[in-house]
Parts: sequence; structure tokens; C-alpha cells
Amino acid sequence: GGAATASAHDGHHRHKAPRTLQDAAARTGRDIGAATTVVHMGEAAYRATLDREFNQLTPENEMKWETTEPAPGQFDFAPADELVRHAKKERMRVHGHVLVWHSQLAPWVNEITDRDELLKVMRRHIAKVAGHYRGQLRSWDVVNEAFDDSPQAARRATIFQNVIGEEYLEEAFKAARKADRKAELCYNDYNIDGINPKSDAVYAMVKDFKRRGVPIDCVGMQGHLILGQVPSDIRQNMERFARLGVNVYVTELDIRMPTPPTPEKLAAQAADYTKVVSACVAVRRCRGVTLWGVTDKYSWVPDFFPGEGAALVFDENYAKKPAYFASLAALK
Ligand code: 9MR
Repeated sequence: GGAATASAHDGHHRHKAPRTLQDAAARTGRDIGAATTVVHMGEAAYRATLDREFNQLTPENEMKWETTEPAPGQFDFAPADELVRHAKKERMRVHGHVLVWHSQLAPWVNEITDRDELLKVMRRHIAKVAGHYRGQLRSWDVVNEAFDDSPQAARRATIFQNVIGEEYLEEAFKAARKADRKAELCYNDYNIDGINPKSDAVYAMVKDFKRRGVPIDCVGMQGHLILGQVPSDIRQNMERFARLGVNVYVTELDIRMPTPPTPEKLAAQAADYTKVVSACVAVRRCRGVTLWGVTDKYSWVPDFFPGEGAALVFDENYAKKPAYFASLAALK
């Protein structure tokens, strides 16, 4: 966590080369985070790596609707509370993930067919969950993945879109602001890292929200990337969002490769990490980068893309990969 950085590093010590990601990130005033899960917090190496290297965490699954409100009006904050407590102890900032998303949604929500009912249910969920963590989180993913992958980047046909209509998005942001006036409110999505039709659609939405006074403070670019395919215009994309007056975060960074990794692939991956991290460091309003996991050992990638993996900066034995050193250097 942040404790070590914050305490003893004033004065002469500041000028020594940073030894951890969080040490380097703190000097640029940015957050470096990892998606974290209670499932592995009992593993000493997992916790030690998290605490040593990162000053921010995002609960990987614990704040999702299926966990926080598994039955109507029944809330369970125990797993997420454990992570927030740990973060507090280690002085790490917390990014909340996620209030409204079609995936990992409690199944009962998908049964609702009445517009007023679903709006009420969504507002109550946001009020309870964001209210529970009021004042404790750096930021929230208020809505996740609301645009589809068609060439038009249309609104994704989720239960919220289908039953409430496209206003569900602004209603979610208004409810989140009401529940927690301190947390930054983000829109989060994948494939919006570079300039493309989908990020154009998000850009238009943020611009419209800003014009009409709908509360939005940040855009999360997930950053689930493929080796050798990092968009060349990440920085320009970040800059155009920054000009709208929102912060930008890379919220779920990983760069996957066909397994097994080779020295060549690991070197190429390091170069790709440099591109992403240095883009963030170059944009004043890019406030942080979060890796989607602490270690390759527990990454979601091999489960979802068989034959691919090795996407993070610590390998399965918690050893630092070339991508670690590239990220460290890019943060300086
Ligand atoms: O990493 C998460 C994995 O453990 C879950 O099984 C999966 C279920 O959809 O979600 C993963 O995290 C996702 C995140 O919540 C939203 N963006 C995409 C991430 C990778 O799928």
C-alpha cells in the first residue's frame, strides 16, 4: 500500500531511483493499481506483491450486482468490505467496480419488465451500494460497457436499455452523485483506448452529459489489449477526453499473448506496456493505471481466451517480467 511511500520518503530519499511501481507512480501524482480479489488475499505472496507495488486497488468481482444484491433488497457487502478495509490499512485508494452492468448481474433483475420498477430497482441499488461506501472510494465505474461492438457503436441492448431506455445512463450517474458526492463518477468500457467508432460514441455521450450538466467526472479505458496491437493514438484519445473536462483512467490493463511466453514476446509486451503507461503519464488528466490482476497466475485471460495469457507484469511465480521494468521506467 501507500504507507511506505507517504511516510519516510521526504527529503534526501526522494531523489533515489524509485524501487516499486507505487513509489514511481506517487512521484507523478498518479495511482498504480491492481484488480484484487478476496479469493487470493490469504496467499502471502499475493498480498505482499499487492501491498508493496500498488497504491490503488479495484475489487475484481466483489462489488458486482450478483454479489452485492443477490436477491431484491438483500445486500451483501462482506467480501467488498474486506478489500476496502485492507486498502484503508495499506493507504491504497479504491476504485469501485461496478454499479450498472449487464454482466454478472443478479438474475432476478433480468426478469423485470416494467420501466418504473426497473428504474426504482436501479436507483435503489446505486443508493445502497454507493451509499455504503460513501466518502471511502476514489471513484466508481457507474456504468460499464453500455455500447456494443457494431460499426455504429449503438447502445448495447441490455435489460436497462431495453426496459428503461437510453436515459438509464444519466439516471445512473445522477443516482450515484446523490449517494456519494466525493467519489469521481466514471463511464467505463473496452475498445475505447484508441480513436474509433466506439470511443467516438462515448466521446459524444460525455460531451452531451457535460453540456446538459449530467454528473460525470471520468472515463475508464479498460485496456484489455493484444500483444502487438496497442492503438497508436491512445494519448490523442486521452487528450480529447481531457479537453471535455473529465479525468481519464486506464482501468483494466492487460496485454495478452499466445502462451507460452518467450523472451521475444515478453520484450514486445514490455514495449507495449511502455506505450500505454507513458501515454497516461503524458496526459495531465490521466490520473492512474490499474492492471487487471496482480499476477499471471490468477488472470482472467486464459479462462476466457484459451491458448492466451501472460498478460500482466508479474508472472505466475510473482517474478517481475520485462513489462514490469518497462512500466516502472515509463512512470518515471
Ligand atoms: O476478471 C473478471 C473475472 O474474474 C470474471 O469472471 C469476469 C466475468 O465477466 O469479469 C472479469 O472482469 C471483467 C470486468 O469486470 C469488466 N471488464 C472486463 C473484465 C474481463 O472480463
